[in-house]
Amino acid sequence: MADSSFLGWPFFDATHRAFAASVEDWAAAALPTVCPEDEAHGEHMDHTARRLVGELGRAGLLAACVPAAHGGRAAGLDVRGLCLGREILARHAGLADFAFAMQGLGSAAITLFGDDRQQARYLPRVGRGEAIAAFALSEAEAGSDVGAMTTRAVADGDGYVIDGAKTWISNAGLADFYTVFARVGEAPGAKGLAAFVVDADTPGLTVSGRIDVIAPHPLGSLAFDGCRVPAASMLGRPGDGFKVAMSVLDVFRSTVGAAALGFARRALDEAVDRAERRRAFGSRLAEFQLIQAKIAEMALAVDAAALLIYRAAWTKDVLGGRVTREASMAKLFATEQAQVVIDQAVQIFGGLGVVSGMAVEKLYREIRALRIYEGTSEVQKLVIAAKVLDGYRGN
Ligand code: COS
Repeated sequence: MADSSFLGWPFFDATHRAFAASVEDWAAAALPTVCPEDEAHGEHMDHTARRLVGELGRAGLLAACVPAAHGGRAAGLDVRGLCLGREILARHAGLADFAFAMQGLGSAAITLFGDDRQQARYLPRVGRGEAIAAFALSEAEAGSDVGAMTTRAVADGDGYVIDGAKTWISNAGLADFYTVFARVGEAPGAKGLAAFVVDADTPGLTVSGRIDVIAPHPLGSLAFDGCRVPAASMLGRPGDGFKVAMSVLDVFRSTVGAAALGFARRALDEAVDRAERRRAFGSRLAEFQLIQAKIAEMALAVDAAALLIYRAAWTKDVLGGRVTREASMAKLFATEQAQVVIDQAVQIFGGLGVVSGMAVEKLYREIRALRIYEGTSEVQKLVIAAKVLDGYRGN
C-alpha cells in the first residue's frame, strides 16, 4: 500500500485531501476496465487514451485542469490538484497520467492568457473531457532552444496563415485543438513568437506522422501548410509567445516531477513487496542490510522529491507569481531520483525485473522520457543556476 502520509503536510487543505481520495478511489475502481493492461498500447492505445479522457471528465477529476469559472476546482490553475492527480494516476497507470496531464498542459495557455471568449469556447469542454487538448511547441530543430523555432504565422487580412512543422506532439491526431507557437513579425529569437489555439479540423493542419517510443503514448508530428486561423485565435499579443510557453512550463514542470514521483512510489512499493517475499540464502531479502540500504535510499528520494514538488505547487497556488526556480528544482530532482529509485527496484527484482510486462520493467521504460520533455535536466540546471546567480547579484 503506497504511503499517503504526505497528505498530512501543511501544503494541503481538506479539498486537496478529498480530491486525492477521489482520484485514488476512481483509479482503483475504473482503471481495470477503462485502461486494461493489454489495451494501454498498440492499436488500442488511441482508443484507450480517448476513453480515459472521457471517463476522467465524467468522474469530475479534470476539474483540476481548468479554472473555477469554467468548471474547475480553483480560481486559477490548481497546481496542487494537478500534481496530486498526476502522482496518483502515474502510480496506477502511465497512460491515465498522460490523459489527465495533457488536458491541463494543452489548455493551460488558454487559462493563463486567453480572453473570455476563448476560455468559454474551450475550457468547459476540456474539463468535462469532451475536447482533447495538445501543446505544440517543439520542432525538429527547436527543442531546448525554443527561440530557434521556424514555424511562421504571417498576418493576412483578418487572420494569420501558419506554415511549418511541429514534432514530439503528445495527442497528435487525437486532439480537438492544439496550442501552437509560431514566429510572427521580424523580432529575433524568443521575442518574435506568438501562441495560437488551432482547431484540429482547420484546413492546412495535418498529422504528418506517428512516433513510437519506449513507453508508448499517442505522439506524433504536425504539418502546417497554408493553415489560416482567425486573428482572434491568438493567445495574448504578438511577441508574447515565449512568455506564454514559459509560464505554462512553470506550472507543468512541477507536475512532471509529480508523475515521476508516482512512478517512484510504485517502484518502491513493488520493491518492498518483493524484498518481503523473496528468500535467498535462507532469509527474506528484506533481512539483508544491503537491501535495507537500498530501501532507505529509495524512501528518502521519494520523500525529498515530494517535498520539492509540493513546495513548488503550494508556492504557485498560494503566493503566486513566477515559480521558475521552484518548478525546475522539483522537476530536476524528482525525475532524476525516480530514475534511480526505479533502477534499484529492478535490481531488487533480479532477473524478473527485466521481464517484459513486469511492473518495474514498465516503470523503467516509463520514467526515461520525463528527464527530457518539458525541459531536459540540463536545461533545468541552467534555469536554477540563472535564478541563484540573479539573486546573488541582487536582480
Ligand atoms: N515566465 C514568464 N516569462 C519568462 C519566463 C517564465 N518562466 N522565463 C523567461 N521569461 C521571459 C523573460 O522574462 C524574458 O523576457 P524579457 O526579454 O522581456 O526580459 C524572456 O522570456 C526571455 O527569457 P530568457 O532570456 O531567460 O530566455 P532564454 O532564451 O535564456 O531561455 C531556456 C533559455 C533554455 C531557459 C528556455 O529556452 C527553456 O526553458 N528551454 C526549454 C524549453 C522546453 O522546455 N522545451 C521542451 C518543450 S516540450 S513541451
